[in-house]
Amino acid sequence: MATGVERWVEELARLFEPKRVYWCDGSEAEAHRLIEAGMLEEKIAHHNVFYELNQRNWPKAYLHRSHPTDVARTEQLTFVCHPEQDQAGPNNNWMPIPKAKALMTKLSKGAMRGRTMYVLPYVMGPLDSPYAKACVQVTDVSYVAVSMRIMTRLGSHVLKKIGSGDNFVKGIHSVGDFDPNRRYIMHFPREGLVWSIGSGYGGNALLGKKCFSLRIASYLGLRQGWLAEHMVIMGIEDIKGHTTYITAAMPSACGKTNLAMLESALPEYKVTTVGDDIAWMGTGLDGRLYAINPEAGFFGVAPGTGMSTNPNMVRTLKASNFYPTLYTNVALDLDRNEPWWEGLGPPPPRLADWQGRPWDPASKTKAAHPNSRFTVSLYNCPTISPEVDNPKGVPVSAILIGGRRSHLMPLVVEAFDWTHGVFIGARTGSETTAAAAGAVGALRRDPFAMLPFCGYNMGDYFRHWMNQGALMRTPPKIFAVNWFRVDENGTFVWPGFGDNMRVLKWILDRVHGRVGARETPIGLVPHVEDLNLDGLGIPCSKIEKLFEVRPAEWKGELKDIRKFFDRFGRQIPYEMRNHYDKMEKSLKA
Ligand code: SAT
Ligand code: MN
Repeated sequence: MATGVERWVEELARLFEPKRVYWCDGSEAEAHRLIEAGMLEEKIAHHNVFYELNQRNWPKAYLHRSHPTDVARTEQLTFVCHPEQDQAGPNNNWMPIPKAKALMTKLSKGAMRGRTMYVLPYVMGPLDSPYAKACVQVTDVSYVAVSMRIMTRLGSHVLKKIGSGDNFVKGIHSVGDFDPNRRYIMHFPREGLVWSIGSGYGGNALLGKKCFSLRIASYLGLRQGWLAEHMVIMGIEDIKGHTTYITAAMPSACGKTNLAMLESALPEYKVTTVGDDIAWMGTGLDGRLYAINPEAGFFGVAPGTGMSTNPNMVRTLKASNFYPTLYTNVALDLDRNEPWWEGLGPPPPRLADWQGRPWDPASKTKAAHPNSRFTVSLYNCPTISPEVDNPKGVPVSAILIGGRRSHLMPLVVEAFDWTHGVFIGARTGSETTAAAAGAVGALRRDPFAMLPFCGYNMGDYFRHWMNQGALMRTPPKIFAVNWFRVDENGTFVWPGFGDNMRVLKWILDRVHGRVGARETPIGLVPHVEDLNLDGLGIPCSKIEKLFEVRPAEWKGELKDIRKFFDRFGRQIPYEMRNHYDKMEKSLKA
């Protein structure tokens, strides 16, 4: 008798008509075979799927060049399909379920003709965790198959876990003809299904990542009483060996990966890494919040990653335990056959840009695509936390919510309490980056950095956050952070990176009740003398500016927040309206 997975795959094979169906076992030998084959035959935009890089200096490294129109998430083509539009909310594109299914069926017909359908059984989460979810994705791209092996716990063992039934999350992926006009990323949260056609880009094609672990899982969390969040999970170990765990939400390409493995500027502290992108969190029996990382790898932004900004990521990339490491749309050093991107070091004399064209340093274009990425195993990371596979997760003492704001927002602000923290998370705005297609640098509200990833109405999401706080005996403290404030000349005031530990130390001091704070209309900020600024070389007056709240500047911000909240109408929790009114009043006073 065929199992549930087998029946589902047969059905898909009838629809997509691939040349053959290949069940991935997740072994290293298999990854070798897929890469060897990708170096020879399959082509994307005239390039082979994989290209071998200098194995001596960059062990197990391969370059992948995507279709030039397919380099970032396409939010305008991403849909969340619930029975009613209101359930998807103003934060999502919506289509009625039958219409979406009919459209995807039509686009899928024969879409894999002449190609291989890879079947990928995988688990999100540590294998023995009660949160772990068994999933199966089909795809017609070996790049996606190999990437999923790095990013998830993938292998035949998952089929045993699923057994004969059909209790698994389903992912259907085909690149079709890469036509942006026939590109759709469709989510069906109520049946645990993602269906994606037309794009091979990570966030659109690695369906265990944003599609399942955030959009679908956030909806599971709503129904089952837990949270799926766009957050880093990290431990901060002090000199006595005591570790405090924090999570941090930030929009894509705002430094989450750098934070997750930060090399501390303060020698008394050491960071350990649990995850750099996604946290699943729920209340434990002791009334504390616990977090697991559902992923097993990093899909990080390459530009801006170098020995001075994120040495631990460079070490991760150069480590050679887990096979392989992939580089997507970075530049190529033609003499040394090595990957290169802006921020790695000085440009070598002869470079090919991300599309393989000779690059002229005088041309002012970037050699690596601004959203070029690496895909590398978490287990290569020198700062990996010993708790990374703990099925229970790690206890969370503080939640940070960040954005990229050149003005207005202080370096760090502590929320008055949990409901105020939810208000802070909900009103968070950030200047846009290259991780999504569209304009870069425009301000958009991005609550909890989840705007593109919440799989249901965000009004209900804010209510869910309020309720979660009530479940906890000792909820984490909530903080807003902003590393990106600039001065009159437009230069960043705060050095960021390893020096962010100075902010984290203050957060730890607050968590452990060691320092006081100053009240402002928007929350609690540090007394500057409580910050460790040793050796920083920035005058105190300048640091003080980082905590200035100038009411006159907040007018536009208040209006914009109100406008954003109004989009959710009655769904906005009354606690948030109250916090808004209080903040408005005290800013006017
Ligand atoms: O969406 S991805 O997972 O590809 C990367 C990101 O935008 O965070
Ligand atoms: Mn992300």
